[in-house]
Amino acid sequence: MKPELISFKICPFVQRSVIILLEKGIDFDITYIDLKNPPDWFLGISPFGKVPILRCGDTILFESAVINEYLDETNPPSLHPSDALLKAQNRACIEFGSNLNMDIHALITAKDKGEFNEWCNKVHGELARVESKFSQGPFYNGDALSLVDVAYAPVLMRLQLLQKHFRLDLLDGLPKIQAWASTLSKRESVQNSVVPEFPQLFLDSITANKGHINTLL
Ligand SMILES: N[C@@H](CCC(=O)N[C@@H](CS)C(=O)NCC(=O)O)C(=O)O
Repeated sequence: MKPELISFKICPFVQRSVIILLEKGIDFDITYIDLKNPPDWFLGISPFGKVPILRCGDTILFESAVINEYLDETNPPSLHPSDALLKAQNRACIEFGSNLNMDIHALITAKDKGEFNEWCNKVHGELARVESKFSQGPFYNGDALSLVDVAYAPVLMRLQLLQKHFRLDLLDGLPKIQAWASTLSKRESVQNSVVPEFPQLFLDSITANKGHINTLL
């Protein structure tokens, strides 16, 4: 049974699921919807009205972390560490990364300078916390790619774009995460996890939001 991923082209949570599908070599279909104008069939199957949704036959899965664990478990070898405590810590780190996505969104959409600076400080502090837990590299746990890397690749891709286009360096003073971003950006699954026009779509969405960040240009 070929799974179908319901996607929105600039969603970092969907991107996590695309990366694992590609890493595992799973054959899948992808259906794009417009979240500003979601179709009724989507609202009928998505409990939170959010993407990603993974449709496996008649079964609907939602929440990127749940989808990724399912795909990981059913397509061995697992990308999770086998030690239960380490695995639990990795899951917590993935949840931390979900929150980081939300805070980056708040930063991008912040309307005034004070609010924008507060979000920049918050995001930088959160990234510093991840840096403090990071292994010797090249991946979060060390030598092997894990579900944590899969979960953070979309965040790091967006931070690199913010750096390139707005000269907003949220990775300043965080050498391990800088190296991590560079490693992941070269990985085929990460490069192929977005549509070719992704950078422009992401930047267009920032322009449309009319946040303070646009004054940095
Ligand atoms: N916790 C969810 C977050 C998913 C999420 O926030 N998706 C956004 C797009 S990036 C969405 O579908 N938003 C639609 C809405 O909130 O109405 C996950 O990990 O899958």
